[in-house]
Amino acid sequence: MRKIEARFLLISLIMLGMLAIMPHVIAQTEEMFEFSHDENSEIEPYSNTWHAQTFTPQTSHDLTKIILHGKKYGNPTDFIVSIKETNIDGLPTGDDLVSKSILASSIPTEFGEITIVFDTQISLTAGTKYAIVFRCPDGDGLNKPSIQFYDLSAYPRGDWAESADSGATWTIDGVADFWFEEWGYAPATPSMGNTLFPFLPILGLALGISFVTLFFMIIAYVSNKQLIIPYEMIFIPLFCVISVCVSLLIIVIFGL
Ligand SMILES: [Ca+2]
Repeated sequence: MRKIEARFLLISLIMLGMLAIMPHVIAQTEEMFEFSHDENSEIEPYSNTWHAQTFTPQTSHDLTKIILHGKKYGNPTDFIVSIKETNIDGLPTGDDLVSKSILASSIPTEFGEITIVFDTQISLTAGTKYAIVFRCPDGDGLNKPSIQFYDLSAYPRGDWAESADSGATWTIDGVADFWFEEWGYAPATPSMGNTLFPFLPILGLALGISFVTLFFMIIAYVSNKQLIIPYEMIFIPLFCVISVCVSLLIIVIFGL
């Protein structure tokens, strides 16, 4: 009996652990939000010449990284990518909301992806226009990044922008768009999964014990041996039923 009890306790704990971890794993899926995947031209942001691509998220989310398409000439230092708000004219404005400087070694020598992972995540609001600003203030004509864009409009919710005075003033090119991707995490929204979440561990434990008990009952029946079950175990299936009923009640009442 001691062996049997230890086994179903262990299996139940494993099931409980898996069910408790699962919602967190699902909630942490990083996804791509706004993007433009066309390119047929390149331009080099260096010295006082800065470039930007504005974009408007359709879904609020926490930004984690930006991917651009480009390469490097020579050995450019301090390639900086930041996110800024935009003003009423859709031009980059204000301080950086978040910024990251990447090493020249992170930039390929042939055209490819340049990934900029920010150290902190910022929240972007759906319907608000932001700007991805990129510059290489210490670069020169021989040491510079080159970023690819498409010279016909490829992205409808933002524009290609350029500054010749280190971001003091900007002009919009309403035709071109840079190749870009912006990635992040969607905020947790109420859903049936979230409503059930507080009940999942207890549901998992109850189901685990119930199934394992049933398994050993069948084994005991087949081998004609007696299996003594503590009377408290009749509450376990009851827990299951109560958990599911309460979850469904919350879903029906609050529409979550
Ligand atoms: Ca555009």
